[in-house]
Amino acid sequence: MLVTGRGGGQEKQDARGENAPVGHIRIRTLEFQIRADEGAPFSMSILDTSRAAILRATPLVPLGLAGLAALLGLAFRQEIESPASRAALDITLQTLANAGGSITSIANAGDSRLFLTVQTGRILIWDGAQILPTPFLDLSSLVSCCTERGLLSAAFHPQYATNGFFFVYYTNTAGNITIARYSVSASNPNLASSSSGVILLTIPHPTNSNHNGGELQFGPDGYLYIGTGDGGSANDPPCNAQRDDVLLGKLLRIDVDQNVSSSPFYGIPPSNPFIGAGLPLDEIWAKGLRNPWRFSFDRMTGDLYIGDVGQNVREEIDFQPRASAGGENYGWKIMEGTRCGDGDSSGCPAGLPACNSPVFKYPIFEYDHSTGDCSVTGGYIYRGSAFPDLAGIYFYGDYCTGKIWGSGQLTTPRAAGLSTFGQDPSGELYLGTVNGLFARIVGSSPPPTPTPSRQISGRAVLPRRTAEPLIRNP
Ligand SMILES: [Ca+2]
Ligand SMILES: [Ca+2]
Repeated sequence: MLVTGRGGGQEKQDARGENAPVGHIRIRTLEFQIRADEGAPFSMSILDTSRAAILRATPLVPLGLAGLAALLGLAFRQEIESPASRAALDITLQTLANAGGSITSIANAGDSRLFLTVQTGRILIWDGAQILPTPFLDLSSLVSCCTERGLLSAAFHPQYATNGFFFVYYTNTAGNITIARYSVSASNPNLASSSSGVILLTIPHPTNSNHNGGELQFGPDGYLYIGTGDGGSANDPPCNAQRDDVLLGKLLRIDVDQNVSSSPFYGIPPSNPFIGAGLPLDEIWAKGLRNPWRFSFDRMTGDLYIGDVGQNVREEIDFQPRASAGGENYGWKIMEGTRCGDGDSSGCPAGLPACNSPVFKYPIFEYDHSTGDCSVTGGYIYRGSAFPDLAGIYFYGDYCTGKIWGSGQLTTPRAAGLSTFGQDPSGELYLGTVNGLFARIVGSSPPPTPTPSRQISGRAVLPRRTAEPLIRNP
């Protein structure tokens, strides 16, 4: 099913649907489209033909065509009408501890603990009350550090409770990207076996120390996703992100349940988009990324949100629906966000699409550097239960200013040197900074009480994401 339409809107500023004003969006003529994806209820996108704003939503409940039209109208009005009455998004940061070093990631193993990777190479355990004095694992001797190098993240196998496997992402002493697997100690759940390490991937990263990527996440499909940087310098001189013969500037997807006992300790998922002889390399899931420092999957929907750090002008959040079959091209370096990249196509293979080609997937959020922001730190959608007001909001921030946004709306607190967000098994959110701050994101609403579902003026309350236009940040 495909429904398309077009509508004229006045040029507006500070238009933000049911949320408080958050900035500027100029809407001239809107093109909108509802597309039903096979195997998913549907996804919807609304985009300004000037490509200044893009809205996508994936309602969680199937609606009939009339419902789709009503939903579209609602979203359309929200984009172009004045802000309504909703209170400002209000969060605070609850300081939990200082890790004593630059926190690069916060992961969970499905239990009550959180695991903090420190850039110099240690993995620390937060047991719910304190950071344990003895590291879970210390890889300092294997890691090059620091600037953008170091131990950059960890991810625990979905069956960690039974197999004890976890995976780490670091730059080795030669500066190359390394993905390795370790096991928990057989006798102590708060210690890893330092001798258990096996290397799955070593990705050459010569010449430059920046843009190493750094995120590992297991997807809802059970496969391990790896976000790699473009190899560094500025404007990706070799055009790595658009090349099919290197694993740089990519989102990779591998199956760590193949070849568990023998090199290379992973295999290619049979549904990977480029599996089979010839290029692109089989591990590639998506390309055109500059430095996807942080990405996450929505634990409820399985959708993917990628924070891709920009060059000198735009920071962006990219989106991929759960139903994606892979193969997306997120544009870099031909595009930086929704603008044309300053590096043009120099160094690129022949035949690449030109800037603004519909081949490129545009971000769902982007912001510029005009107020000091400079490097996006992708986060998570809040799916916890402690703060219902935060439900369905995608939190992310900027490393340079410490700003934190919730689905495009600027919040009050600042986290200087904001390096990562994290999520516990209950869906509560945390953040970490290069200064060692480890904090929890706290909403303004009281803990939930057993009350009936909300209803507003007799109108069905749609899942929050549905009702929220995703627009450019202030
Ligand atoms: Ca291939
Ligand atoms: Ca992009």
